[in-house]
Amino acid sequence: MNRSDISRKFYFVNLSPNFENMKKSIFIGILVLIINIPVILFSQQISPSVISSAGEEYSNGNISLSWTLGELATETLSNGNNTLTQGFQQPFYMAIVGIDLDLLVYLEGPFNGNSMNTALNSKGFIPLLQPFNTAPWDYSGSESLVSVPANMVDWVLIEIRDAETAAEALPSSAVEIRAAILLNDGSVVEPDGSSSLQFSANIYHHPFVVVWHRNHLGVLSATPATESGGIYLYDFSTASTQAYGTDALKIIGGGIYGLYAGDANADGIINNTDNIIYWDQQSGNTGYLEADYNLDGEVQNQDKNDYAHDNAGENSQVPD
Ligand SMILES: [Ca+2]
Ligand SMILES: [Ca+2]
Repeated sequence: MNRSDISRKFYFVNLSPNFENMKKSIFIGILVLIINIPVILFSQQISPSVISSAGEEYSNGNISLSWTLGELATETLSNGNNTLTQGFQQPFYMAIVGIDLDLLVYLEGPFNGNSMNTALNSKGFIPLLQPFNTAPWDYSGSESLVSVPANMVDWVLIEIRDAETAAEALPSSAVEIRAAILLNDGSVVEPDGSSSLQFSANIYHHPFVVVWHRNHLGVLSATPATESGGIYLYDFSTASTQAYGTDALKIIGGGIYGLYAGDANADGIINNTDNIIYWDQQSGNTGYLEADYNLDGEVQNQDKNDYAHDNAGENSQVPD
């Protein structure tokens, strides 16, 4: 991962014209308070972070921070997407503009005890264009490979949901989706095979992470990704509680937790429909196939017996 590729900025953003009215109301309310409360309470009631007389904006190239001490007369600047208002600033209007994500996640199927097999790669079955352009994902991103990275296991689809809590991280809270490369050590990187995963969307609450795979059950992070040294981190491998829900991750050996294998039709449920529609049709075939749960490039009994049968009844707990 290239930890120097940090592009993270902070803005204080006024999102709605209604905020102007609200701001005026707040200010009038504060004036009423000033007039009506005893002088001795004045400094306790009025925070200097709200009432003030000057402002400034700093930037070091990676981080931009603006502040004001409050102005009766304000100026508003807009670029069409965001509006910056001089004057009163409220912390809950702060946005994180883009994150670099250091993500660790394992798939049950190709897991071999300490890392993941790369048979799809060595057999030349991994497509150069991201494979999530069909239902149920219908993701139209243009992510593609110039060449398949040496340690690539498969493609994954990573979604950032902007929410206060995991339970509130519904599909409507998704702010950005990207197809990415899963490497055999569980790390997830850009299609160049080495750069840390980069998202550019504004995040106003907290960045929750969803991981989708073609034939494993998707997961949502139980907590937001946390920032450390300019990189946002999330590790799905350390405990089942790292995924939102109850036992949404499976212990797959060596103290590692991973995504359940066996959802050939990617409807979020592992059941006999996966066998009837896919395994029965693809058994004996080789290639990049839905019912190849262990990702070895063949559909065989092992796929059905070791994964689809063992995991029957499991379902994705990503809020929908
Ligand atoms: Ca299914
Ligand atoms: Ca297989």
